[in-house]
Order: sequence, then C-alpha cells, then structure tokens
Amino acid sequence: MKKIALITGATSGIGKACARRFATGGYDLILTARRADLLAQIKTELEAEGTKVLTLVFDVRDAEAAEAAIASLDGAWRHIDVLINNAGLALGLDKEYEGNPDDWNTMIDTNIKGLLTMTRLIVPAMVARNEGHVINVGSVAGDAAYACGNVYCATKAAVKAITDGLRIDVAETAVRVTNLKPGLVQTNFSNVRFHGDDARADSVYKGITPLTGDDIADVAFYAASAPKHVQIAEVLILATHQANGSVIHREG
Ligand code: NDP
Ligand code: 8X3
Repeated sequence: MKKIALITGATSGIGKACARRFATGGYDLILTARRADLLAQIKTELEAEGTKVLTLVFDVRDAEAAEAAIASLDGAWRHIDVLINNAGLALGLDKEYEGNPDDWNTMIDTNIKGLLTMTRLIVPAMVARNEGHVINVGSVAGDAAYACGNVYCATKAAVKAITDGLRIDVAETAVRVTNLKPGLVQTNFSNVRFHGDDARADSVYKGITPLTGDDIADVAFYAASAPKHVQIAEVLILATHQANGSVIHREG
C-alpha cells in the first residue's frame, strides 16, 4: 500500500510543489485548501499520472470545518503517514505601530492556530500507531524579525516553538517532526502579502534568483525519505545571495 501525505495549502506555491514531489515519490495524497477549483485541477493532473488524490476544502482557521473534514476520511485514508502543515500567509509589510489588526488576526489564526488545529487532529493517530512525520513550514522569518515583518515573523517564531514542543512531546514515539525554514521563495506569497499588488510582489524577487516551491518540496521529500532513525529536525533553506531575513544581495 502506498504511503499517504496530507498537505495543507496545496493549491499554490510550496504546497502544490510538495503535492507534485510526493506524488512522484510514490505517495497518495490528501490535499487541502479553500479554493475547490484549484484543488480539483491538481487532483485531475496527479490522478492522470497514477496518484490517488482526495481533496478536502476547508479553511484551517475554522476548527469545526477542519474537524469535520478529517472525520470524513474513511478506510485507508485515515492512515496519514506525513502531515505537511504548509497553509499560511503574510499580510502587509508595515511598521508594527501602523499595522492592520485584521491582518494580524488572519496571520495568527492561519499560521499558528490553523497549524495547531491540524496537528491536534492528525498527530494522535500517529502516536497511537507509533509512526508518522509532521513537517511544518516555518520560515527564516521565525529566526529573527526583519524590518516591518513584526507579526508575520512572530507567527513563524511560534511555528518554531510549536514544532520544537511537538518534537519533545512525541520523543518517546517514532513520530518525526521537522521545521522547514525557507527564505525567499517565488510563489503567490508576495502577491497575497501586498493584497494583489503584483508589481510590488515582483519587486521582492528583483536582482536575485529566488528559491522555487520545488526547491522546498525537494527538502520536504528528503526529510520524509530519511531512514527511520534519522529525524531532520530543522532546515534553513536560503537563496544563494540571501544571508538571513534582512541581508539580501541584489544585482543591478
Ligand atoms: P502561496 O500564497 O503560494 O500559497 C499559500 C497556500 O496556503 C495556498 O495554497 C492557500 O490556499 C493556502 N492557505 C492560505 N490561507 C489558508 C487558510 N486560511 N486555509 C487553508 N489554506 C490556506 O504561498 P507559499 O506557497 O509561499 O506559502 C506556503 C507556506 O510557506 C506559508 O506558510 C508561508 O508562510 C511559508 N513560507 C513562504 C515563503 C516564501 O518566500 N514564499 C518563505 C518561507 C515560508 P487557498 O488560498 O486555496 O486556501
Ligand atoms: C517568507 C520569507 O523572508 O519574506 O517567510 O519572510 S520572508
């Protein structure tokens, strides 16, 4: 029987790239996000290549909807080998004292509470089976705040603490826990951050070759494929001319 990976935020960017990488690597997939049409497209694409795909449409901020979605899984689909907590976003790039509280709430509810909701729903079965792997998508932004990153950076610092906490709490089991910390990855991330200002989003990647979703998916797959006694606890993945969240060398 094929292994199963559940990926949140699978309609775009890193999550979509993970879906493709884990499909190529022999997994069947449970793909989740809010946009049903995009999930359906990815399902069609991957099923044509021989991967079984189940899609679940819900918002990770809605704990009841998430619970109902996971409760709807039956048979072999309940046996989730890898949970990739990827759904997340940044909104705005403002000085903390000028930030938008609605944006703050959305980031906190999605990046922190949504990740916790999924962990709470899926990890107990992993612990009971004494196997499984949780891969959380943190960020270089969680290592240190950068200018105007304030609340987004805080959510990713929380992902680091929550991931470390889970690793401690499952240490007596064979469940593995990984924090992936990407730097600049060209996805829809900046378009969302700047509320659809695509020119401003493009400027984030000017003068530097950014990472791609595929680069991050390769690392996620590597972590999931490591021998059972190897736990890839944390990986910081930066573009070559990026040194941290603040130091980025741009040509031109
Ligand atoms: P994208 O905007 O391309 O993808 C974000 C994904 O998250 C989409 O599939 C979206 O699906 C999903 N999502 C957002 N909010 C929700 C929600 N409330 N409920 C369910 N799904 C949601 O960005 P990335 O691929 O870049 O981002 C993925 C993760 O990577 C995020 O956690 C981000 O913080 C992190 N990251 C990104 C970096 C980058 O530079 N791009 C660097 C470091 C970390 P839908 O809209 O269909 O619900
Ligand atoms: C996304 C990368 O540097 O824009 O987490 O915060 S960064």
